[in-house]
Amino acid sequence: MKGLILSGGKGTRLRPFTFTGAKQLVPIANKPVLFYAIENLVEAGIQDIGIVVGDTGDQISAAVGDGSRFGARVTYLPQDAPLGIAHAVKIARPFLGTDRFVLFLGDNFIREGIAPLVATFRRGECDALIVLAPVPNPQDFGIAELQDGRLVRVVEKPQDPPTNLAVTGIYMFDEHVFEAVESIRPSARGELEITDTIQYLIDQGRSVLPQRVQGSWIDTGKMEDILEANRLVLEMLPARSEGYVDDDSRLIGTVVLEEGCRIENSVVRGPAIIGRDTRIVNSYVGPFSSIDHHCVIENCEIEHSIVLECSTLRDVSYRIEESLIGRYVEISRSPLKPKGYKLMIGDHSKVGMV
Ligand code: TTP
Repeated sequence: MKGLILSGGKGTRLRPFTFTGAKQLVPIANKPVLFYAIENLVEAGIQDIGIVVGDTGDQISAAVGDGSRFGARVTYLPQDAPLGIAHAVKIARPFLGTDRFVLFLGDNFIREGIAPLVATFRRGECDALIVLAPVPNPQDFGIAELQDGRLVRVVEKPQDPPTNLAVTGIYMFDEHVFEAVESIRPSARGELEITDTIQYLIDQGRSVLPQRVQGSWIDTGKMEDILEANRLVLEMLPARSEGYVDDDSRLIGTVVLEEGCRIENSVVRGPAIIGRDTRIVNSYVGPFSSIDHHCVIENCEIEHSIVLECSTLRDVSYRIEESLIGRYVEISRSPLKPKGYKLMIGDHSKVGMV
């Protein structure tokens, strides 16, 4: 079996991050979300992995390399334009050949992995396996309609949901999928849709097996979902300390200190992770915070947040909460008069002022 991870796309819901970076590289507990997908595949016994890439392909390949550090062999498959998930499957055909494969959307996160689902699909008793997850708000998802345990239809964002089972971004197919992706037509938004592909297989009488995910699934396409995935991972991380904590600081609960970080006159209340060579000075870092490498947090309070690499937060008067802060960001108090907010913020940013 092979793996196909999709890491192209437009990422409109995650602007401004996606103006400069790949959303699949946004870190969850200081590790890109894409890495969890690769690890899930390898853990399920799949080493031969194709990654579909778009404009951010160079960043993806710089981060993942040839896959050897994951125990995988990675082949990059450029997609000229983000013309849909089914389009990505279509262009991957030369790589996939006639092998059965797992299609994994590169921004999807399954905490407990996919090994049992892959084992089911390996038995070869179905042509496709669709992974479903119960959600509290089925109106916002593609929802599975089931009859006698069989998948009969996927309904997009239904007003009146037939079930609460969302179709996740993990699918398994055999070679019959190529007939489907060659036959369907672009949708109103101009994309070759994976839901149309699944419906085609069902209509052709192929056996499409619905399977519920064991554990937590999150589509990290939006900020709130990234923070939620971060919370889920931090909750499970064992404490580790490769950093320095001075006598005036206190670590409470489960805290991961990566190599070379320094905690000075501060309180870190876990679960939290502080990245390599980051400095926390005179500050409070609260639960569910991931501060990436080479950051400085000084005279600040922050919790339920993610700060990406090389950012500095200094002298902020109010606590920073539920925030996603990008790379090389500087937030500080300005000594200049007149007193006021001085901002340089990219398009589509969101700032909550006090
Ligand atoms: P989506 O999140 O459905 O689409 P998107 O990335 O364009 O984001 P948005 O809706 O915010 O504009 O894509 C799911 C995953 O599949 C994501 O990792 C990107 C990837 N993808 C491709 O690689 N090629 C494509 O043509 C599309 C549509 C998505």
